Amino acid sequence: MALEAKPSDKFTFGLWTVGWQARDPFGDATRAALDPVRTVNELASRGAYGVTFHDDDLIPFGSSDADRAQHIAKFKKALADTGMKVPMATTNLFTHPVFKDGALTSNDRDIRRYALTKVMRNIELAVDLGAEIYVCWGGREGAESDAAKDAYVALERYREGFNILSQFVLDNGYNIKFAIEPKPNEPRGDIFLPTIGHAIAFIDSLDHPELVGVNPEVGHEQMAGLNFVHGIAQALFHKKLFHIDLNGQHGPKYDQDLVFGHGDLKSAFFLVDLLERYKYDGPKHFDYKPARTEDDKGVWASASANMRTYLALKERAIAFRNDPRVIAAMKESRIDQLAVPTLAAGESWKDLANPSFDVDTAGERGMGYEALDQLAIEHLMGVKA
Ligand code: DIG
Ligand code: MN
Ligand code: MN
Repeated sequence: MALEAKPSDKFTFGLWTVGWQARDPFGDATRAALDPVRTVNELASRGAYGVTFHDDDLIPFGSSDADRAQHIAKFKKALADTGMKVPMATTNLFTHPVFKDGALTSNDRDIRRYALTKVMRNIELAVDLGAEIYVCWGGREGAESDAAKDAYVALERYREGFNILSQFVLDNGYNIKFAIEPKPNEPRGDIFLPTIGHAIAFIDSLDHPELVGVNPEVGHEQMAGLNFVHGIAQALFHKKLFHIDLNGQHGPKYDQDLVFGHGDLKSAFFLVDLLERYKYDGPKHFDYKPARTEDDKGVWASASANMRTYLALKERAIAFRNDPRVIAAMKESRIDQLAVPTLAAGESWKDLANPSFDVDTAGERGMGYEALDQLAIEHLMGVKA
């Protein structure tokens, strides 16, 4: 089983993931800050394809123009030396206190205007670095009290923000699209556009919906108790899966950002099966946090773990689909029948009546799902046939 990652696997990592110093609401950092140049080199040596960044990950907030230029030059040299790509970038609209009530939906109009300039400045850097996807995670776009925020009006401002940014991209002829990253809560009590479905519906209201898709994160849908595989299927169905954040989560609790597969492994198996079958060819982006318990060695072990798990699941999913027992079980479950249109060619609703249909006989048919699911589990566990 070849579990060594290669750039052709298109695995990418955020600078903020392996670079997380493990400060949390209850404890100080347990790790030193990571230089982005080291991150690029370490990930390249492990077969990654690229890195992603928030503006402030690469250029400390408030840097002078001269310092900013230096940070960018060093980063560009590391990319050139390693061949690592930058497929995606995003903006930090959540750390500085100025964003404590949100950025694009802050009640304060001057903060909304400032936030847009911060995004536009980093879009220009993203384009310069070759990124074609710009993620927008509205971590602070929300509220703790319904007295504080009229969600309807907040969505009007959110829409206005995306329309302004889309016009900025169009007027400058930039080859970049936006990917909204949904999350139900944390750090706000409730975050606007909490799930894939909410985001896809919202995109439809924009001036340029063709420029906006989604960047679903495994743990975020699962924090809302939703089936992530179904969410990705719907994003693919609407042709809105512009990017994806892979990680792990143990159901509805705080955002764990575990290594991919270290949460709901069975869901991860079927996610990889879906992505591979539908030939998702975007970056496989890991947005996770190495556990606070880990030292530097543990951080890099966790980076490799993400990629190894994806590759192992990919091999297991292929074996599952090629197993004659599974093929027979899927036939038994009439999986193929779901793909047959309900109306035959040339038929209409007028042809549906069928007086001889026997509901009781039909109701007695078994679906055979338990045997099929057990085969999936045994493939996942590596049980020999
Ligand atoms: C959190 O899941 C968010 C931020 O880390 C970032 O803005 C985005 C990029 O994938 N994910
Ligand atoms: Mn998360
Ligand atoms: Mn994310």
